[in-house]
Amino acid sequence: MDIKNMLRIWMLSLVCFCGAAACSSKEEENSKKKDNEEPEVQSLRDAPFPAGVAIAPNSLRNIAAYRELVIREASTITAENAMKPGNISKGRGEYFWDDVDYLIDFAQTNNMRLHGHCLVWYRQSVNSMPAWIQNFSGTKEEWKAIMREYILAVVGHCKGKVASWDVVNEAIADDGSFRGSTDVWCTNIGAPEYIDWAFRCAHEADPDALLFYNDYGHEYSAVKRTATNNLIRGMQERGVPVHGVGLQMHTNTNRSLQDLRTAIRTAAETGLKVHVSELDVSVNQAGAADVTFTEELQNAQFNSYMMVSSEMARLPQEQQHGITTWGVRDLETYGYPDWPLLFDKDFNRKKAYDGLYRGFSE
Ligand code: 9MR
Repeated sequence: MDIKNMLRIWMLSLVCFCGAAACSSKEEENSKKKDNEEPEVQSLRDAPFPAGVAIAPNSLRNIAAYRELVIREASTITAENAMKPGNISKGRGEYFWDDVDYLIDFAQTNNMRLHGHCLVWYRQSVNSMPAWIQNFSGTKEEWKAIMREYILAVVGHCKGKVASWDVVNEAIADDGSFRGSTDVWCTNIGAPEYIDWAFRCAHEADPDALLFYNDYGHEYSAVKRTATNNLIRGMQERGVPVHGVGLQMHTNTNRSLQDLRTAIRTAAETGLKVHVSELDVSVNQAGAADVTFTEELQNAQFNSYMMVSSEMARLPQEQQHGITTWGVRDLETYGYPDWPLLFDKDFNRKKAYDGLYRGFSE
């Protein structure tokens, strides 16, 4: 046998020996696991589609347990407020990127999708509508120009880093009409023209970003469901780049499970992606001062969360954009007791978490 062949045989034996050793140590490990009966550590990252939470950059920066939980559980995050126009832009042409860049970096480092919320929202609150837009005065073309300027700046800054956007939020009033005089965009550009325009601008800035129309009320209002689907159909007919429907789903345990199902199924009829974008399930919808979080309420909440995730899991895969809860943990921030989220105030998983998790495979 020449030296080359000897070497080959020796190498082969080494590979077999290492392989066998690895196998036996794996078997040992498995049998140890069985002996201890330790459940697998579960995480929302196991979901068949992205699942995650709305977050605040300062909580990520300052509260270690919060940050660890988000890293452990979330495969998608949305900024609850930090990416709203009023927080990004305090004056025309002025942009505040610190929080946006922090979130982009956080999402990339931890292998998460970052969903952008939101580009255009009529609501006049400090963080949703900058004063410079609310007080702007100009022709229709000038209004379209400021919208384009803002969207190109923000979506352009985030190009390739923010996977999807709520381009327009809550443009439809409770009676199914556009908002008229309460919405400066509607007043100055007209609807649905301003909605189409916002989507076209966002697409121009990042042709790869997925663009969503986001609204509330689909789980209790047939009017809202119909108006949303009509709006989407019209946009599709006009060739507007729209890729998904965001169902906020701020709901409660009094809502029937069938209603939650109907909201998701109706949105899916558009053929677009569906994002349950702001899920929370109140157990004290009436805001009573003396409610306790009984086992009965915990079970009802379990069922609501399970319905939402199981219904999402039933959609064709290409329509499952994901589920995002509107916050991380229960805190009594409303002035009355409520427990609407997946984690308690000490960051422990609740029964609601088990419900959402169970629904992935129901
Ligand atoms: O939870 C958000 C709250 O902290 C803000 O003050 C408020 C105004 O910007 O917006 C809340 O989030 C809303 C979301 O942006 C759109 N859908 C309804 C949400 C709850 O009100």
